[in-house]
Amino acid sequence: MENHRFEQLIIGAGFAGICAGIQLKKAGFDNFIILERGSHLGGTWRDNNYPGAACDVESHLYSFSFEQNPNWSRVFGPQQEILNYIGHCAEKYGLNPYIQLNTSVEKLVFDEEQGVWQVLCNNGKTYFAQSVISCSGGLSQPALPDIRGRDDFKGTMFHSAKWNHSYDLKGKTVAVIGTGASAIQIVPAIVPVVKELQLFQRTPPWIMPKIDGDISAFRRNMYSALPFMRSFYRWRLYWFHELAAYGFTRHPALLKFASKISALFLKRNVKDEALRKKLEPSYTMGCKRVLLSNDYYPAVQRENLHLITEHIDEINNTGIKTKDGVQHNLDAIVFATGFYAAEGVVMFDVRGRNGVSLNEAWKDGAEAYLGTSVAGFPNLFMVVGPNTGLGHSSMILMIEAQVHYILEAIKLMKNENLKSVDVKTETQKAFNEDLQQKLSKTVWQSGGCVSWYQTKTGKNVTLWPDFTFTFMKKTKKFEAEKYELVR
Ligand code: N01
Repeated sequence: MENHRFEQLIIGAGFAGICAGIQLKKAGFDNFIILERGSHLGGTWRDNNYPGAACDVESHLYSFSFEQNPNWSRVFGPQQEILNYIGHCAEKYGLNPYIQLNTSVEKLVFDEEQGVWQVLCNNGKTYFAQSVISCSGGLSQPALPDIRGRDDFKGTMFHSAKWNHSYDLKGKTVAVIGTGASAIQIVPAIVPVVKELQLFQRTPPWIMPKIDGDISAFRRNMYSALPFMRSFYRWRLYWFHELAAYGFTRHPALLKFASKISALFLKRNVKDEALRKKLEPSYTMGCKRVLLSNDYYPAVQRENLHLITEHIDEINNTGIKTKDGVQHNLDAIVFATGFYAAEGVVMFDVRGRNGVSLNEAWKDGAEAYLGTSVAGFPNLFMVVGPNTGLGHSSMILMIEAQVHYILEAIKLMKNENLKSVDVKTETQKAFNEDLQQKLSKTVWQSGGCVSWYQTKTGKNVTLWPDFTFTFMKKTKKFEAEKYELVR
């Protein structure tokens, strides 16, 4: 068994892990490692490579503030381009030598005596580090629905985040289960290829027009030559999205206006009234993620697409049977059914002070201080931890803010020669009481839907109920007085 000692250990080499690595290096830290379970970096942008995959936040905002890219080819960059961008960042900032691929963390154990985390991995390796920065992703565990007979199906089936590229869809009868953010990108991309597409919809989403398109060579050259023009564009995008936060969290009247636009968009695009009825959402806009697409409604109206709103009764060896007793025979099933988010923020066994497990500490729903520190788990920092997700803007903004905060903590630990920092229980409690109070007023709690934002008991443990600049302000300074410091 190999043993390795580091000052910091980062779990995951997606956007968050790469950001943490870059900022550690920039701050002069050199004794760290990034463990990545996959055979390539990129996280969610490596895994979600299904046909049609692209960002639904503009790339000029969905990218690092310190590494703005003048060359995005489209307003909403496609998956491969985003993956290339992450690779470019790792390369440019010299991170590749720090990344250990094919290494999946299975267990973290805190040694209080030493003030060190022991990190056990699937390949038998054990690492030791004073601080662990968990960047394992908020949406990295694909959720397969618990449908009776699911494993009896004799055809091909796979999840949207584990696309089977060796399976040729041409001429096949294919089911897509789900009509969320992934499905509305997949459906238009595959419907021209398949013989028939059976689209199983449980809840119709709110869809807005996507103001997308190629970014002209002229504009790209301008962004290269005049960086302030690029920054100005990013600034405009930023404030446009912050306005949406106002609607989601404070002023639902704004959403009424947006829902009217969405309803008009549906009416303009879908002429058949019966079909339109099926596509009309019945919950308040914003309760689930608002989707952007110009090609979903046209795809749904293609002759070879059948929108099935009858609920699924079972999956059997030849296909799917719906509650009305109709059997839909299929060659393949695509599960565009989302991820374990509220229930699975951290996917490995974590043992903090006194051997307490994180799962046990979170049995009533995950919570942390600023989505980053959890009482009883010293020197463990999370990026995209509880209640840091966004319904309205770019996650990269939150990632950068959290990484900044963590760096402040790590610098303090180094400068003051601290063995450990552990957020005070009362700090975490007060923060979460305030957070849940704010959440109770948002559309996510009152919008009349069931979403992946909530646990089974309805507690929202995923979203930040405020503007991103409020989060940035709160994470600007590491407030040592809110932590128990051990020297
Ligand atoms: O997953 P989802 P997703 N029977 O949970 C349905 C991000 N993302 O992968 O609404 C039938 O949104 C479920 O139905 P219902 C983004 O944050 C970003 O699409 O629960 N249907 C729903 O329609 C997003 O929010 C990009 O009634 C079942 C669908 O499956 C998040 O990922 C792109 C079912 C799941 O939708 C997740 O999106 C893609 C069942 N038993 C995703 N179980 C970007 O562009 C579930 N469903 C950045």
